[in-house]
Amino acid sequence: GHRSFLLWFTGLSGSGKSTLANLVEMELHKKGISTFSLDGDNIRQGINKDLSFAPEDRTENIRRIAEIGHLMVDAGVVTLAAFVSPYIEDRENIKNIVGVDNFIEIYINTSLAECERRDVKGLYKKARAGEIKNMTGISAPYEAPVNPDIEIVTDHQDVDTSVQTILDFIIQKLK
Ligand code: GGZ
Repeated sequence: GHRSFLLWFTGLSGSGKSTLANLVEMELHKKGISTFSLDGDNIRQGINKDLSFAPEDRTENIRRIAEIGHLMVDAGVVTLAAFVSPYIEDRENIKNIVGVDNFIEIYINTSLAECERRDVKGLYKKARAGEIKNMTGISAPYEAPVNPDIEIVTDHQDVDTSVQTILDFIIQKLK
């Protein structure tokens, strides 16, 4: 067996959190490490479908995900979670839930300008037009991590290098 962790990816919508989490998961899987991924697709459409993007609902979103992550980590699974999680206080609370030694914070630092340029889902355009409210970066805050375990500045690092940076950190911790 190996140690397990909750790997928490935070960053703006379109920053590349899920892409990097998925690639890291594939590499861990190749090494025979048991993993599980939590993301908007399996959480916000399932257990958290009652929650909006209002601040108090985001807080509850992150709390429930942290509780699920805690269960997964207790089961010995390296768990990857990719959520905007814009509030410092909410991310601090994850440590209380899962245990500070089991939590690895990974800040995917992609500028708002770049996320908005990508606009994969057209959400930024809609937010600029006032068609959706509480959009992180536009009409809702993003509180950047002050002291993350890993920071990936995607403007300066390509995808392969970013994946390797994250993997190196994890592998050394798993030993
Ligand atoms: C931010 C929103 C919003 C608003 C819908 N603000 O790029 P995506 O599409 O796939 O990732 C975003 C996702 C954010 O959900 P999270 O559960 O990660 O948010 S939080 O941690 O803050 O609770 C985006 C989409 O949902 N989305 N409306 N208003 N992102």
